[in-house]
Amino acid sequence: MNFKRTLLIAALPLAFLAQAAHALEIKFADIHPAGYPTVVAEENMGKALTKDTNGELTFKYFPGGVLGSEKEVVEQAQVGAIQMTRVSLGIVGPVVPDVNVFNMPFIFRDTQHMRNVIDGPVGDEILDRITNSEFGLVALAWMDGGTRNLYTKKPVRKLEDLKGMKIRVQGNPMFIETINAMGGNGIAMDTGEIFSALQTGVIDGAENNPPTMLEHNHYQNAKFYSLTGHLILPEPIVMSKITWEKLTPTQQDLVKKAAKAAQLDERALWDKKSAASEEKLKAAGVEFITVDKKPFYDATAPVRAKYGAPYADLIKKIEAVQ
Ligand code: BDP
Repeated sequence: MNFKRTLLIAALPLAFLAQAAHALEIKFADIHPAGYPTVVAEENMGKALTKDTNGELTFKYFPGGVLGSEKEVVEQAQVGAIQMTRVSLGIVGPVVPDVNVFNMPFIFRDTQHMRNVIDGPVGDEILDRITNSEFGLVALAWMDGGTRNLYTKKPVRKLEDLKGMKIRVQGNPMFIETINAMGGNGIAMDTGEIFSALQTGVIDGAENNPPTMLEHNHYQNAKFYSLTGHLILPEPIVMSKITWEKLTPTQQDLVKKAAKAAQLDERALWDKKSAASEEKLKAAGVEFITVDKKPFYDATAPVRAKYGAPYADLIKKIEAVQ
């Protein structure tokens, strides 16, 4: 150490040095708008963490997709330009194939089954597989992304009605094949493109949960909501590995704990929001259609057969969860 630097460091108050060494501002991006359950839970988590770390970790939020599509945000997180995000498993699948076990159509029996799985060892195992992959992100906890159903311009009351309809899905080949197996025509595009694609008729429909259909205004151009329940997708909260490695072990511990707490916080927010969204959609003239799920389940069997083999053990574990 040279003389000048020694002097400079000696002149700095010790407390400031300790603080400066570990102080970090976390930029947190989410495709969903302010007030959405994921975003509210992320804000609550940040507040708790700032307090727990005595102000070392501070948070700045970028909801509403202002930092780009989920794919773009993931890329920025991989290089450390964004520190944290919550991302749909849909777009993680093509990069970390292990997670596609959760992306298979009808893999979960219902919401409670999905929650019991993510709260248990299989949930942790999938988070670890993301963290230990080349993805460049540390997966910390799960958020609830609800159940995905079809919404379309013309009603889908039975499987045959879907024939030839162009349905937007997330950029994951498994989802395209799922829609195709049901007789539709799966088309991948970013979340932000759906509204105008519906408006202009580039697509005939999409598939998502009620809060997304409402908050992203998709219901304005798709008035039929068919309760196929083909996907129940949990969504990991992730941190850039570059950021993670800058944290002290104590900070890492606190981040993990806060993310796990956010998992349950968001769940309660989700249930409320989902019920309220259903009411709002109905009030806006959306027809909720109860369909016989069996034909949709049967039609997607080839997708499970094609993709399921590498996950045989995991699938057994998932099925065994009550
Ligand atoms: C929502 C997810 C969001 C995805 C979106 C989509 O919460 O992360 O971006 O679906 O389908 O349910 O693009």
